[in-house]
Amino acid sequence: MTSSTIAFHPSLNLRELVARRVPGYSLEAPFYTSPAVFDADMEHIFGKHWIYVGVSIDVPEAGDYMTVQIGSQPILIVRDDDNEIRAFHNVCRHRGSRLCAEEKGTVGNLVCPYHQWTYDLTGKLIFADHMAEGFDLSHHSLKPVHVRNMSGLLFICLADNPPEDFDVMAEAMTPYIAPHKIDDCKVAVQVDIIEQGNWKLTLENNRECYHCTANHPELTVSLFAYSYGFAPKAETAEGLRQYDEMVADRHQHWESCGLPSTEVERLSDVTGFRTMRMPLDRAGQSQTLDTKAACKKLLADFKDASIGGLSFWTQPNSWHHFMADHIVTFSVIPLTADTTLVRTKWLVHKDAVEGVDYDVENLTAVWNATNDQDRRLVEESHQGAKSSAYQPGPYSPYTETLVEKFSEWYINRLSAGLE
Ligand code: 3BY
Ligand code: FES
Ligand code: FE
Repeated sequence: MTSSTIAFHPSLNLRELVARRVPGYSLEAPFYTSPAVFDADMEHIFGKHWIYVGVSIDVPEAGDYMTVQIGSQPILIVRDDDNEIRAFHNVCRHRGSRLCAEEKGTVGNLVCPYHQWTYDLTGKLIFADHMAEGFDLSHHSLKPVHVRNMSGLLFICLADNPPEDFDVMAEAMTPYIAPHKIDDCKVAVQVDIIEQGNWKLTLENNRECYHCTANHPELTVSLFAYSYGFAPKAETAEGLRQYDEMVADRHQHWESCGLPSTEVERLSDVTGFRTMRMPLDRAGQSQTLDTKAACKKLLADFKDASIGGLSFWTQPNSWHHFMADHIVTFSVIPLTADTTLVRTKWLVHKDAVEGVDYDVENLTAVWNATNDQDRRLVEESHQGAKSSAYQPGPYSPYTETLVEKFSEWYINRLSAGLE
């Protein structure tokens, strides 16, 4: 075995592995395959950063809750009676039972199924039978988790002191996202897939469109591959120049209609993100097979469906596409070193009627197909990463610049966590 294919083994220090990462190359195999690295990812990446978990309208009414599992941490998100969205550890303060087992539900109070300790929607313990005299309810509230609602996108942070630069992202992103009015939407469809691959392969794959032409016949009907981190080189220079010209023209138009569109790239921030509104090809209305709106009832107060697609990507675990007629949003949750949950939600206007204004098959066709294609790519990469022949390979400086930004961010954040 050469040193570049060395298996990760406790005697090989994780700090060393992080320190010797070569910029511009994919990561060494243990980053994708080792359970020890996975534990470090859960502690330092998913345990200390803002993680995208869902949307405000997953819990549209007071008493609605949703649950999500981040590594070993079961989390509960509820809308309280004042309409505020709160998050808690989904763990009873009596003997620790999980409070809510379902992924979604509606409750008046949160009643533990084990011995019926009862918490109100602010997490306060309000009932516990048979306890000793002097037992103080107020010392046994649910443990809160930080949650932020950014124009309808919900992020949680498991750290006691979450990264403060969430505010930088929220300030930059609100004008882009708010016009699509997530609060006036409903979740039309949710699809969960489990990929047999490491979560970083899912994210790396998401950050480039080098693979799109050969792998995504449905997506590339509407999506211009140029929009994903292309830099000019001889063969692409003219196409890129024309694309850039069209983008500049569209941006000017959309911005004059009150829709911020120009690129914001802060992928190296602790709460790293990037956004841009991108023209869509052909009819240019939506990421659908015919590139026309999939839902007749447009979002918010949009009159014209030709507003392209606003894309938004966050480190470490999400991407989103906002169109005039629907929104598609993706949350990536690592399950083990070798398995990853990709949760996709399609949002439409809350008054849109299925079968009348939209057809589920048509709404979901492009991303169901694309997700399945990406799942295969991730699974093949994961199989390759387990081979003794795998060694980090070079990223394209033209089409994989955003992959490098992801890998670099990951290495920096892991390194900061290990300090
Ligand atoms: O559009 C996306 O979300 C990513 C990037 C390019 C292909 N894809 C699956
Ligand atoms: Fe919840 Fe006993 S563990 S009431
Ligand atoms: Fe893809």
